[in-house]
Formats: sequence, structure tokens, C-alpha cells
Amino acid sequence: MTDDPQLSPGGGRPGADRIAAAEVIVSSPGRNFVTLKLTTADGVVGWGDATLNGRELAVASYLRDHVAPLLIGRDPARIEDTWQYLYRGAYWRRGPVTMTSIGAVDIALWDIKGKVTGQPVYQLLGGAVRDRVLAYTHAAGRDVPALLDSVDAVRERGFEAVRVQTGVPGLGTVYGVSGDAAYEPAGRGVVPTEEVWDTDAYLRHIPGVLAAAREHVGPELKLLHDAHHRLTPGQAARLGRRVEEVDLFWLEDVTPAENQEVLRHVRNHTTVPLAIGEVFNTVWECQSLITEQLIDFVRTCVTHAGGISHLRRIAALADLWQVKLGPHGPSDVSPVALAASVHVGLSTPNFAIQEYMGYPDVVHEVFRHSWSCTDGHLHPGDAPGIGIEVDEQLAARFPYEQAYLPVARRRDGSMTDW
Ligand code: GCO
Ligand code: MG
Repeated sequence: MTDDPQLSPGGGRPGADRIAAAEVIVSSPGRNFVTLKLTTADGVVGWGDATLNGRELAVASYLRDHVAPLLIGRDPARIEDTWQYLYRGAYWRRGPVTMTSIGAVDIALWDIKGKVTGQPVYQLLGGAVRDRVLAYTHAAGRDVPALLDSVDAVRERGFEAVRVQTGVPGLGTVYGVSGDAAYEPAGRGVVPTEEVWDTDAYLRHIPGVLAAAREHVGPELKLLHDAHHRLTPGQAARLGRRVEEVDLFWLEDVTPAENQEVLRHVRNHTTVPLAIGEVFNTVWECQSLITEQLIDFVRTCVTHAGGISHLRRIAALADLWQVKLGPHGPSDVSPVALAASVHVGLSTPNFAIQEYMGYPDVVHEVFRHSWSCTDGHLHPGDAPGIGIEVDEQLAARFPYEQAYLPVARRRDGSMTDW
């Protein structure tokens, strides 16, 4: 109980600074994005990204039907309390839909706090600890010559770190080689496209690819590779050993995310740096990987892991164990997410690298942003908040279209991890 009749359970006092509207915008400028718009009674707008590739409407409904009503009348300044309210108050915890929704609210509240105080969010997080944020982008080709051309093009744009993926002889379209480097595949249609996957064929091929890439670029360029959850622990350990000479910056997602124990086997056999976590949603899924030092980089995404507040918490835990942050930044989260992630990157000591796939022009037009990418480095800019303005009229010209990530089957027809 309180003696002050003005205080309410939502925190703070009723008034012009309270959240007055929470709207969810689903648009598809080339691909689907879910965007949260919070508006205070005195007209301050905060933006959050809530895009979960291939499951967009589940998050839109969670936000519209279950979260938005709870936000009206709340004090937007109480970011941590709102996070706790939505996380602990839901009883049903974690999971990508819940945590993406909480992430969107958290990003939007940081945006409001920045606008209210006139500060870019990185200043509110303690200020810059570096001048700019190292980014890596993607290079891909159906075969090695095409990959090396793609690597050259990326280097010409000034990138110092590049993820390399190729097709696999005997297989058709495979993960990471969509033909359109700016986009992860998200086939529009009522069912996902199906790919054939053969891990043995991949393992015969990929060490040579990575060695050719290293020989082509020389020692300095940072090379990364994503195995996309497709190996057994034994396969991962053998691959790690075989590519040690390549000096990868990281080898990503070697095994499926569910069974973390198996990473011990990989660790015992190779020193290749491991990056994991893009499908994790909370610090609790990262906990043993970090505290048992089974990974070198944690890949949680600001959108899918509870927003700026929670990404910082993950980074704080990781810092104690010399694990660094290398956040997920595919084109299937919006420039709103990228903005939030770069504010974290600029102000977080154990941040290492930000994934940056880039976006087609129309996405930059819908989501106007103060962040910039120059010579392979990102900067959030100094606009108050996260530095985003959404052109809602333009967004409305691109209605939602059903789209899915592909699925993968082994040669015998059984399902495997995509
Ligand atoms: C990455 C990821 C993406 C995911 C995609 C799924 O490292 O960038 O693996 O490519 O597959 O974000 O929606
Ligand atoms: Mg990945």
C-alpha cells in the first residue's frame, strides 16, 4: 500500500508521459517484418522489432492480444520493471514467441527513454567503449570460384570479416547459398520449400573450401563459417580439427541447439573458436555454455532474446568467462533490431562482432535509420533513442505475405535440421 493516491501498480503517476498506444505493424517490403510502435500520451514514439522469420503472426498476436493491453497506462521509464512484469508475470516463460515480444517492448522503451532524455541509447548504456562496431557480412557461391568472387566483392566494400558458405557437390540449393546474398530464404507460399541435405558430402567438401578461401585472402581477413546445426558431436570435432589451419574467426552452430552437453566432446578435440546462440532466447539457455566455457562467442539476437536489457545481461555473464558477444543480425530481423544491437555493441566491453547482411533499398526506405555501415564497421549514430523512423504509409503498401524458411530432408527422405 502507498500513502500517495497518485501511485499506481503500473509504476509512476498517471499523466502525459504514460504509454497511450501500442500498435503492431506487419509489413512485407520484400520480406515480412513485425514492428511494435509504442506512443506516450504526450506523443513520444518508441519502435521495437518483433520479427520471427516464418512465424511472424504468432508474435504479432502475442503482442496485440496479450501484451498491448498491459502496456497502456504504464510508465515507459520503468524498462526493467516492465521486462520483469512481462517475463515473470506471464507464468509461461521463455520460448521465441514470448521472448521476441518482450524484446520488442524492451527496445521500444529504450527508444522512448532516449528520446525523452535527448540521448542516443548507447549513452544511456554507459557510453561508447569503442569508436565503431566491427561487422561481418556474407559471401557465398555455388562453387569455390563463385565464392571467391563473392569474397572479393565483399572485401572491396571494406569488410574485414566475412562469412563464407558454398554449395555442396551433388546437392541442390543448400543453406547460406540462396543466390541473393542480401536475403535469407523465406519462400513465399503456403508450405516451405524442401531441400536435400547430406552431411557426409558437406564434410568431404567444406575443409577444402575453407582452405581455398584462406589461401585466396591471406592471413588477415577474418573468416567465419556457419554449419547451421547439422553435425553430430563427433563430426563437429573432426571438422574442427581439419580446419584448424584455416584460422577461422569462428565456426558457428556445429550441433543442434538442444543438447548442450555434446559440446564438451567438441571442445575436447579442437581449439576452433565456437559461436552458438542465435536460436536461444534467454540467458538461462546460454548459462552452462558460458560458465563451462564450451563456446567463445554467444550469438543471441537482441530481438529474439528479450531486447537490449536482456542482451546486456547475457553479455555481463559472458564477460565473466571471457566469452564475447557476436549478435545475430540477419536480414530477417529489421533495421530496428540492427539499431538496437549496434547501440549494445558500441557500449558493451565484451562485444566482438555484429552480423550484418544488409538490406535492399526498399527496407531502408521503410525503416529510416541513423545507423550507418562504413568500411565494414557499424555506428548507431547520435539521434536520440535508437535512431529509427518508420515510414508507416510506405510500410502499408506492402501487406503481409505468408512465407517460410525451407526445410531439409536427408537423401532417404527423413527430416533433418535445416
Ligand atoms: C545466421 C543465421 C541465419 C538464419 C536465419 C533464420 O547466422 O545469419 O544462421 O542465416 O538461418 O536468420 O531465419
Ligand atoms: Mg547462423
